[in-house]
Amino acid sequence: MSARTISKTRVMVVNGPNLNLLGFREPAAYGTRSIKDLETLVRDAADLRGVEIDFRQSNHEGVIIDWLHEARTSSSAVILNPAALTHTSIGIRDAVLALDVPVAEVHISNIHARESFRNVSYVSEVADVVIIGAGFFSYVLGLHAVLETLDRRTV
Ligand code: DHK
Repeated sequence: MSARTISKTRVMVVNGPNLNLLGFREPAAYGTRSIKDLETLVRDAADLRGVEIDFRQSNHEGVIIDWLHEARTSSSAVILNPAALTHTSIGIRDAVLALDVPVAEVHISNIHARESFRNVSYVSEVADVVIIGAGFFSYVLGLHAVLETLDRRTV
């Protein structure tokens, strides 16, 4: 049997500031489960689709921008929850614009049903997919949506 490299589809999941505190912080908005629980949920969904997950979280804008640059060559798609940086960061928006791979912006809470400063996203206009308010399941929906977008691009 000849050796052959099978490269799996890899999706980078990028979580922004304070999401490391999931389960402890504002449970009414973000629930009581931890970021580890979120990672497990996303990995389980990805396993069912035969997809590899590169799951990350940072509290630092520049680190997130560097990761998005890395995703240009390391990943087939990105799921991005920029958290508070959603509402402030032109740098993250520009990094998303520099990506050729599909990007899903996801939010745990419904940002349109909260304080008015959360109603604005600098990312939504440049993301391929936007999913908000479905709790942790937003990430699972985001995963299926970017895979669908990838399929559409490859036919
Ligand atoms: C998470 C945050 O940390 C907030 O700053 C955003 C987002 C909403 C979420 O719902 O996932 O405003």
